[in-house]
Amino acid sequence: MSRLIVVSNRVTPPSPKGSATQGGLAMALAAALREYSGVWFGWSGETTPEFTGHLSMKRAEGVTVATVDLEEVDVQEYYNGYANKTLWPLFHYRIDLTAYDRSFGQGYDRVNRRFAETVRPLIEKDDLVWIHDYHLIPMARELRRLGVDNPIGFFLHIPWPARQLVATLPRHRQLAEALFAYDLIGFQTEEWLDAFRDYVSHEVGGEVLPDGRLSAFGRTVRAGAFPIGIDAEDFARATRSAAAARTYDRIAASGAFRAMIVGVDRLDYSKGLEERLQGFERLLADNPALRREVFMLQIAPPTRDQVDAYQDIRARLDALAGHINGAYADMDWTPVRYVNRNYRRDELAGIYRAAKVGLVTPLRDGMNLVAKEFVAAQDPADPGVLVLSRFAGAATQMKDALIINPFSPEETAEALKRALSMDRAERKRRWEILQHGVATHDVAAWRDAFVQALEAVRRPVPRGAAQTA
Ligand code: ADQ
Repeated sequence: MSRLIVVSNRVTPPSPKGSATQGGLAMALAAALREYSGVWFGWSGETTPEFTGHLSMKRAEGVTVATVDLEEVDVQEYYNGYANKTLWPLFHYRIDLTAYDRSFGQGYDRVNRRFAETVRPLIEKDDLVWIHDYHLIPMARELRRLGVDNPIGFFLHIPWPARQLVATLPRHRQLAEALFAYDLIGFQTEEWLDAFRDYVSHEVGGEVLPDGRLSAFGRTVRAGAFPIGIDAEDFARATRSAAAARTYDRIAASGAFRAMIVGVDRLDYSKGLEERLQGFERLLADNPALRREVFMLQIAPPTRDQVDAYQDIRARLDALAGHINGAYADMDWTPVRYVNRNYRRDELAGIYRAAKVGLVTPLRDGMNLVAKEFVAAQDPADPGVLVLSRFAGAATQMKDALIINPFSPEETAEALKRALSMDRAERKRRWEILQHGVATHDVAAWRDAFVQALEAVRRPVPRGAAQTA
């Protein structure tokens, strides 16, 4: 079996199962590397006065991780700049928040070059290289310049937006051209893949070949949809843990006789948190009888707090939660519990399980793993209901959730009302279908599908063969 070199912006060394506070992506990549030997490379999260390219290697939980420190200016221009002030908002349809400064693009290219030069000595002849996410689009181009001709795959965890948006990005052609240095490009859903095909055909004079490959800039590349999943088995184990049971009991005791609606998200403007609270407020406004019967727990740990837009959304959410509580709370009932901290995975499992409704309302999301975690944590005999935005990639797979348009507070409120009063038979019927999908299309299936498609790149495509991915 081939070795795998995985590259992502941040590398979070794996910690013992269940106890970690790692996000879904980190869990997924660690799982990929446990199965296929190899190395996980990326930024350490630390800065250094001058970039040296010194690799720090360590082994954790069966995974070899290699990290490098960056200069402060790299972090400002590449991470806070091009990645999180330019690409993230644009790819989440927030053109109003998209900032472009020439120094961001220069920092982005510089860090991708530095990453390529640093990881180059670790790449052996038969390795597969798998690069992750929008921070690292130009990295294959840099590796090719250094003579790497191994199969290199790229997976985009966030949406590929409509071409009219991509076209607003200065130098978008260069970004697209960099993607054609890969052998395989993976997207979360067919919708994002279609948007990329559309962009290639209409903006850069490329074409979709009969076998599904894309041709542009004098190169051809395979592209496919590979929806990411969670480690459903591990999550089920976390749900059965003592920490999950303790957390469940704490919530049950504090919310005696009341139904809990839960939201869990990084504090990000793409997650529709304001819209979610507005939907909940509408539920309270329209249904006086529900007022003391229900509360919402929103867990939202701050991220990217060096970017202004994240400080703004945080301030707006503080105000909105305060406003709803001010308007509706009673001495013994607080409608919104708003918590800005991280929880361990096993605690999170207990929180999901204690909820009657999981409310997931992104305005745009590549996939959304919280929706899948909520389903995996439910009690099969008495499951809660998932209310899910149609704009999450997950909605294409999770059709038995209550699917909503999060821009409509009325629709959100109606779905919440329906979820809170849904009889057990319907809840079970919906949950069983959802759980089957979560367990089948799990992170291992995602990883194996991508790695097999990348492995297939080594073999020449037979004439007239169907698309590989
Ligand atoms: P994210 O935007 O980070 O991921 P998501 O898929 O929901 O979004 O994953 C978030 C992860 O963080 C989940 O595993 C969740 O449990 C965890 N998390 C959130 N809040 C937490 C808290 N308070 N404590 C502990 N853990 C918490 C990006 C894309 C998504 C895509 C993933 C994976 O934006 O669309 O699904 O990558 O590809």
